[in-house]
Amino acid sequence: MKFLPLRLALPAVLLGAALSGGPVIAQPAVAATQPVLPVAPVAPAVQPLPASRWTAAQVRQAFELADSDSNGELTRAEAQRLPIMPRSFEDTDQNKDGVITRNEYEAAFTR
Ligand SMILES: [Ca+2]
Ligand SMILES: [Ca+2]
Repeated sequence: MKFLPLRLALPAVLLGAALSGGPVIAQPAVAATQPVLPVAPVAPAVQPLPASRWTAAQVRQAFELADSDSNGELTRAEAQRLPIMPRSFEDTDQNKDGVITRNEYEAAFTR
């Protein structure tokens, strides 16, 4: 009965061959699409000053430039355009209504 181990091993060999030697499936050629990042509009040419050195006029101008629809409030998306954000959006949005008013933005510089 010395053949038995060999015979028992044979199916395993065939199985292994079937698993590893199957038809080669070509990888579908995925078009190399670049992830399109949201490109911020041209940043306002404001000097990168520390928040403590911003004048009230500069703060107001930064706010107006970021407020793309000029409704006096910055949505989260608009706030991304601010050249400087002394505090987080949540922290700046004092009344938690989801938008930042100019008063809230200005206050972020002085608090
Ligand atoms: Ca706005
Ligand atoms: Ca608010």
